[in-house]
Amino acid sequence: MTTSQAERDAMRRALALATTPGVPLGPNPRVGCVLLDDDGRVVAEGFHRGAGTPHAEADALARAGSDARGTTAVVTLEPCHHTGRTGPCSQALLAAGVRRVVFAQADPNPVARGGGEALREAGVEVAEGLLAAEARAVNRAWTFAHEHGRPFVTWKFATTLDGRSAAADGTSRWVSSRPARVDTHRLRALCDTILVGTNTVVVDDPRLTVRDADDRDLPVQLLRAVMGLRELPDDRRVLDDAAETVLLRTRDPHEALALLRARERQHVFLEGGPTLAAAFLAAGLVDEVVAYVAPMLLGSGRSSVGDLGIATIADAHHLDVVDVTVLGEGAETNVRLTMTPQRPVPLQED
Ligand code: AOF
Ligand code: ZN
Repeated sequence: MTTSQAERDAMRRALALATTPGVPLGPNPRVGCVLLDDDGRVVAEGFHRGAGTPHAEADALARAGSDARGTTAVVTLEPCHHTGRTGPCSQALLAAGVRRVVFAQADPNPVARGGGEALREAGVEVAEGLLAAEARAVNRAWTFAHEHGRPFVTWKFATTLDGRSAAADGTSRWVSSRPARVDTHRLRALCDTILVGTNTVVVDDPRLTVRDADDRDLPVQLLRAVMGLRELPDDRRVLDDAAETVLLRTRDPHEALALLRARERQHVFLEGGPTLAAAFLAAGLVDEVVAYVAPMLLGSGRSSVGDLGIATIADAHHLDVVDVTVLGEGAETNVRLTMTPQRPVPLQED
């Protein structure tokens, strides 16, 4: 693949357009597009603004009008080749007379892919793979969900240094400090689903909303998913109208994720208590771990993760540490560890 400096610059710009703040998280990817003339000058720019709105290519073409003829389209995702909520971008690019297409990430969506090949067959020059890793990172969960056929799972938990989530009498003050709770809401907002077990809802009665630092609900909320077979009392806060709630009548993590995928969910924030966490870990269904570690010791009390069926050290779950950040200070200090499980088979890379 040969690309010009102007195309590389345009791809950086298209990545920035794709991540324009304010685009709602939904089932669709974030995509940016820049149209260049023969001299490498920008003719028009576009980006996608959420499910049901024009794709990035269509947005840029609409802005360029007849000036699109003979241009090079630089786009962060392979142009789609299907009619879904909107029409195929492969056809729109052809109809507009675009001469060359440079795209970053190949489309992992089996329903939409194929635009690159179709354009090539129609005589358009096509180059792919430019800044592909960056483009995948923009839509990390979306890409994962299409490649693996299930949502990406982030398991978040708060723990003492000795792996306890509460003392023997059930008290848990300061295990999760205020800075850690604020940070948790920030991370929740990056996901589209929050998942807990029926047991957590019965015992703790959490609200499971995304809130600001003053504890006010944000305008956009996640889907609240509660899995398990236990009946929920009507007065549980998760059943209020602050956000949508779905009950997943299963104890099987695979089945729960399949039900969520059927609702086009891409990124699950698992906050469900030690038993649920253990079930997902044992099933190999945790893709990222965020642990808030309080510098305190209890020596006894509830374990932050349930029995994983591990009897010998050789069977331990190993994690790679991606980031370590100290949050807060004094009595409110927490250390946030972000980790990914080591997998027998590495995740698919470009
Ligand atoms: C987008 N925005 O800019 C591009 C997309 O639901 P639809 O019909 O809008 O189609 C969504 C699929 O189209 C999406 O999963 C991806 O494969 C492809 N390209 N989608 O939402 C865009 N270029
Ligand atoms: Zn499209």
